[in-house]
Amino acid sequence: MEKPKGEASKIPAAANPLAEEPTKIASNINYHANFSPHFSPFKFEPEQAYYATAESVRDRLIRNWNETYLHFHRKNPKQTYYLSMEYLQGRALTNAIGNLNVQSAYAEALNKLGHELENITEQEKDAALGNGGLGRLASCFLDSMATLNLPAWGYGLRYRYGLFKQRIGKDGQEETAEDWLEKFSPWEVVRHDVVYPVRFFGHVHVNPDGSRKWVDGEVLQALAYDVPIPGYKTKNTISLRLWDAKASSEDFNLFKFNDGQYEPAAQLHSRAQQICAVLYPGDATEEGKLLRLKQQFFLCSASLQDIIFRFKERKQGAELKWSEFPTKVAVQMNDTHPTLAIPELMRLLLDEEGLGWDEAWDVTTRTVAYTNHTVLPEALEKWSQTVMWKLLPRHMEIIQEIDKRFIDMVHATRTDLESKIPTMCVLDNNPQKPVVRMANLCVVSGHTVNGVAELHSDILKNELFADYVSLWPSKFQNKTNGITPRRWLKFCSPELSDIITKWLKTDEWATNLDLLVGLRKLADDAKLQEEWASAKMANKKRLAQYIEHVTGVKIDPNTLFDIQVKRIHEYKRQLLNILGAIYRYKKLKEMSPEERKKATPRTVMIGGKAFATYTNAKRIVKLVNDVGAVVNTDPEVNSYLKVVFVPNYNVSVAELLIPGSELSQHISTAGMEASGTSNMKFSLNGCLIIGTLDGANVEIREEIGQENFFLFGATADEVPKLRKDRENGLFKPDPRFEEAKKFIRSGAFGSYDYNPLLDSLEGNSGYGRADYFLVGHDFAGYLDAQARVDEAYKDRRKWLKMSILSTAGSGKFSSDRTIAQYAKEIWKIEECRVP
Ligand code: B1N
Repeated sequence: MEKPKGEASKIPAAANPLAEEPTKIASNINYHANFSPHFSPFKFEPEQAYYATAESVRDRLIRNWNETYLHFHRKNPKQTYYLSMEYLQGRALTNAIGNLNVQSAYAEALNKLGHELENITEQEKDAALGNGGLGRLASCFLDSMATLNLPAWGYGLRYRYGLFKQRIGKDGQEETAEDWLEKFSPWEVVRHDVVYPVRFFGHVHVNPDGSRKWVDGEVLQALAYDVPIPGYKTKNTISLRLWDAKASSEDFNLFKFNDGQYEPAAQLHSRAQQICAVLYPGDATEEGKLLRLKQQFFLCSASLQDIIFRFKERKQGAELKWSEFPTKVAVQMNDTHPTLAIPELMRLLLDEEGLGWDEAWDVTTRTVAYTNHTVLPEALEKWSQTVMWKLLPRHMEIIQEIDKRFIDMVHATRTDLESKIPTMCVLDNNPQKPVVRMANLCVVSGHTVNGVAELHSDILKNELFADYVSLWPSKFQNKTNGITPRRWLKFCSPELSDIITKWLKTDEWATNLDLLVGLRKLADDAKLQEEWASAKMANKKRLAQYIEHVTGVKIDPNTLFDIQVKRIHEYKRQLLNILGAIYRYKKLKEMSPEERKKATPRTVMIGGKAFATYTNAKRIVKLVNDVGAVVNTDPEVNSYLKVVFVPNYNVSVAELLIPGSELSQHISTAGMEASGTSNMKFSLNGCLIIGTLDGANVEIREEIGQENFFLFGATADEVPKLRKDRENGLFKPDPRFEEAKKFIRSGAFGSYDYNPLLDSLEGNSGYGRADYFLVGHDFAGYLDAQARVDEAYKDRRKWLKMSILSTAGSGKFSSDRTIAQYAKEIWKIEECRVP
């Protein structure tokens, strides 16, 4: 047996979970170490200390959480339910301690137990139940909903394995399963009393009175796991309800089991396990597609049954009026992934509650709203009608009826739009491949459709959904994305936060981010600039240590830290970045030592995960790593340039990278990145942006001032013509572009076959068109913008001023602002603060 360590070996006094004094908090932590044990006794290493600390913090949250539930129940306000297939929560401990404002007490308590708070918080695994921006946005939204005291909940799925872990091997990216529940999560509470049946397959039974009912097939159970979402400096603590799938014990065939047929005996149990096994399983195969559709329906059905249950429960004896449902419930669909909420709500109202079509349709359309997050054709969901009829026969009947009525309405009221019906209707009945167009179903059924940045919402109105705009002009809105300033400044960069608080003479900016504008008039102050620089330097040093720890590469915190981190995708153009770095390397090699001394030394960091079957994205990862291997070991230039691939980019890595960055790249082909949200995080942290006029970049540049933004590249309006020109051989490449490609083809970065990747920049890009993402067209402008960066960085004071102005201009990008707008303009809900 291990030797007893620390205070945890002593029997603690009776615990008061709400104690404020560090000694009492320490005894709470002790209490959990001893009486909520998850490990052998007498162990109190950082890992054990993490679980005990998390449980002690959770105790505090539970009281607020229960009070919030009760308060909402009593007040019965209109409540929002955010439906999302993804939440990228990251770690919870630092956030909870910060929101509860018990940071120093916990730090001191842990000191008494022989630990450092920072080490303890690092023990936590990220909850990565999302892929990227869309999932992280959902998590920022929950944080703001709680902080703004809004009656709102999130619904999602409790995936066993979240986004894969990325390792870099000799062939590039390798994926392994990320088992975030390996030990357990102290942040979830299973609600054994919250269970709903969810059916798949089966058929529609027609009753003698003509009413219809979905019967047979297989029925699984949805079991609720709740995660507390604390608001910042408020008691309000809302819920993220994650569904897990189970089969009931009746579905276990004891007879078969006793007969030795172990697998057939538990067939439904193993099918239930598949539902929430992994986040977005590959959908290349038919089996994969079916599973993804099952996941989507599972989320929608369980959540709506729960929402209806709560609607009835809160009536408290009063008469049930379905017309009041939309005055109590707002459902927001995070992209089309939860579209099945529409036919499922219709089914529940028609078949379970006995409403007529018109009444059910009225209730449904006044309840649901849809956010679009992408215009990329390949990401617009279309489900095979064949698969849908098999899995959800009653829902297909309902979708057919919705479509029929939509078409009838257009014929009856808008003959001018008749020619557009084939693309506007929900069902694409092409006999080769009949599909359901989920975005069309959302637009036809939702009361509001919104985009996520001004430019993106304009594209929705003028292009993707243009035909619907003349039908329903007031349906379309913009809600520019935002980020929570707590996680993305206050907690991830305490040094910079303290400086901001000191100079603004208030810490209210954390809930009123517009106050940052007060930094504008101080941006020239030499004293502030020095403090700013020293906070930045501390963050850069911390980052440098981390990079050395995970990659073995030593980077110099005195160089310009230039970062691009996001999912790897051709439209995000990491290839443009690395081609630029390659060109820089080649030029540095050609310079004399004297010339080289004039160069601005840089560390280029690129990180992000490539979808496992996305070959070109994986080639880009490999290229970045290969370039790093050559450049970083080249003694002639490696004090002027380093190229680092940051492995396994996730929320907690972002919390280290963003505060330590000075330049960040948001360089997508214009019109393709709906918003971007990391651009906001970087800007908020005083990092300058090099970027295109795409997504939220446009608004960031407006807010911080065009002179503080390194702009380049084609605009969204120009892109279609440039693509045509490219097709027609009218494109004259910049010689520097040719030079960079040629350098790779010469084998300068090893023997891996980069020809397919380079060919995508000239020949067939796989999109059927040459250089679809216009890397070639924008390359010259990109290099010129990078040259302006190099110049600006040489003037330290100017750079610091620009950095301060970036932070000063980031107030608009708080998710508090975004959520306040959703609440007022889409959901029509109001604050419901726990007294
Ligand atoms: O949503 C983010 C935006 O900031 C990004 O610009 C946008 O790319 C991102 C299919 C998506 N759009 N669509 C997705 C995610 C998963 C999936 O299976 C599409 N992600 C975005 C927040 O608005």
